[in-house]
Amino acid sequence: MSKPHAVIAIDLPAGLLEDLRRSINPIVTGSDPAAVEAALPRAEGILCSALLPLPAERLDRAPNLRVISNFGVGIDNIDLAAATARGIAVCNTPGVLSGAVADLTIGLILAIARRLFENAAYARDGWPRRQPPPPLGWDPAGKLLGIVGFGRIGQAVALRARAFGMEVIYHDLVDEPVEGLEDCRPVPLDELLELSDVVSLHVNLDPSTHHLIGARELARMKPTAWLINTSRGAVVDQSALVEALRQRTIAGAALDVLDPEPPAADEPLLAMENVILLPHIGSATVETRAAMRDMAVRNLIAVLTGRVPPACINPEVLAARA
Ligand code: 8YV
Repeated sequence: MSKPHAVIAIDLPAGLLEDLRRSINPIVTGSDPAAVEAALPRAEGILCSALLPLPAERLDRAPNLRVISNFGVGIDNIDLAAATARGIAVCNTPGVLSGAVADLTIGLILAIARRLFENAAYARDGWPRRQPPPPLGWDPAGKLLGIVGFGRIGQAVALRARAFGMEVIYHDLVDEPVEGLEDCRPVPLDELLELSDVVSLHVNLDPSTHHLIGARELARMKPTAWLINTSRGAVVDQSALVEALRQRTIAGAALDVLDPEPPAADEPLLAMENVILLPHIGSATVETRAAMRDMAVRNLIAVLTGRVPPACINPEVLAARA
């Protein structure tokens, strides 16, 4: 029997590609947009990252597609309803990156609290001149962290923040106590925004969370509070954020994600001193990226060989095939 054809639109190490070739025929490897596009009519599977948009029109050019295996947990690059309607399974990599994203979030909280970037600049410049004294930071212990989205990543952030003595409140659709995190209190979003010293976003991007944080929400935050976003740029209304940062409605923002990515050269956030920007590195560690690649490959092979994948967003598609 011939092996199913798949587009592998991310770079895979040679060993993993070899494993994959045992059951799959990779018709394209690499992210060249023209090659990916040309291969769509033959593709039965696609392994891709958030960098490959898969709207309905593109899915229409892939009539043989049975699975999209996303290298990442966020699937906002894919039109899920259109994929489901076409019987295409959508798989992702939940769990394996929660620790890395939570670590980065805590790193940002500590960088804000101890003014690491300002102090690093001071050490190079001000220290030799002994003028003025280095800026003082603040202790995370006793401060209130408001987590918006209390899924795997939000909970991993809460676990870590507690170790630094922070109190945690959260907002989510389900406001039931979470086992092991009973001391974290669910609150309505407005209350979270009004009370928190740090607000950290950990929701999926979908129509219900697009611009969840806009001018109205930013205005509710304390003028001393910081906003952290390691989820998706479009969860925040970026022009409203720029305005809030200019007016000092909030103290600052630490952003690992922007809308769009990469930002335009004249994006105002790039030049603001109360902003810490990172280039979408939430999952960017050697170990985490290896675990994500592994899971994405297992998802792809499983669906194309008629087995149950480790993680599928729309399992009803698989159930309908059984
Ligand atoms: C990206 C991510 O997938 O998992 C997610 O949702 O945003 C990231 O891990 C990664 O940057 C590859 O594009």
